[in-house]
Amino acid sequence: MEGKILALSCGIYSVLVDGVIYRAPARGIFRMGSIKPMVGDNVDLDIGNMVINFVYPRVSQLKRPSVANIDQMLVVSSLVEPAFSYLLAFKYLTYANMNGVKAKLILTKDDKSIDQKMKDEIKDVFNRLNIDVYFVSNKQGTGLKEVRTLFKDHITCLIGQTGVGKSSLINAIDPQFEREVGEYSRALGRGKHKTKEVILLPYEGGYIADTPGFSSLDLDLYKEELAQYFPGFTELYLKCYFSNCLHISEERCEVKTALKDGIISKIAYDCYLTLSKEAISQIRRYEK
Ligand SMILES: Nc1nc2c(ncn2[C@@H]2O[C@H](COP(=O)(O)OP(=O)(O)O)[C@@H](O)[C@H]2O)c(=O)[nH]1
Ligand SMILES: [Mg+2]
Ligand SMILES: [Zn+2]
Repeated sequence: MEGKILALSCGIYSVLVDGVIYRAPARGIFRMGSIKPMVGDNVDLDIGNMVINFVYPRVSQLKRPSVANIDQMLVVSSLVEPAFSYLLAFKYLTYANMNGVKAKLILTKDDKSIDQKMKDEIKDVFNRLNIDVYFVSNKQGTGLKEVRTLFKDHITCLIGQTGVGKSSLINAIDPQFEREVGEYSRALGRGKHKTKEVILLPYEGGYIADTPGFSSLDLDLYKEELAQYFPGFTELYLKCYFSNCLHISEERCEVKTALKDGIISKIAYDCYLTLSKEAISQIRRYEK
């Protein structure tokens, strides 16, 4: 019978079939092949033998967090504790782009006396790149009405640093989910890990994936990937004169033209430069 993998723990999958959750391992053959069932997979479950027989083709596949068939990513960042980072937000958004998944930005902790100018700036920077921005307080429940509508019929992955409020957001959307929430540790300067594994939660005809935070180091991108998939760059990249333009010192670069024309903000471009400098090259270049 066809079902969907909601979770994986110690080699045992939780598979949802017609409203019932079964717990089953995968057939031994999967250990030899390259495809291993992952959370989000649509699978054939042999209920008699209680094993997963095979995996249906995937629409998308994220490596980190390890989850399949996502069609929407909500990048969650807090305005404070941990402090908002443009760099990190751009990194996650690039990652979404690279995986062909549409992304929006959710900013949490809006209850913590936030500077309105900072909010306006964030909104402006991302809206210019056609990325919707939502401000919420999981504590006071503000801004949630709009966010709730985003999930309908989608398989949505919440992604972002530990402690930004991913699990809290899920609880604020529907308290029945009872996701465990971590404390923000001032000493560590980050949240303590509470969400240990990826889990899919059925919601509004779709699913929400709660994911553990992972270190931004795990998300390292190549210079070439950044040049092509940085938010707002994809179409421009195709029009740049040089086919593998890095939008830095090249002539006739569409990204730099867009920057000059004010289509791309300086903040966004500066983040791009910083990320590009940190990134390593996939192909050999002879840089001046
Ligand atoms: N003030 C405030 N605190 C929040 C908000 N959202 C989450 N938190 C707190 O931030 C900490 C980390 O939350 P958690 O949901 O575990 O973050 P996760 O690691 O991204 O899942 C907890 O102490 C939450 O109570 C919010 O909107 N406002
Ligand atoms: Mg969590
Ligand atoms: Zn260019």
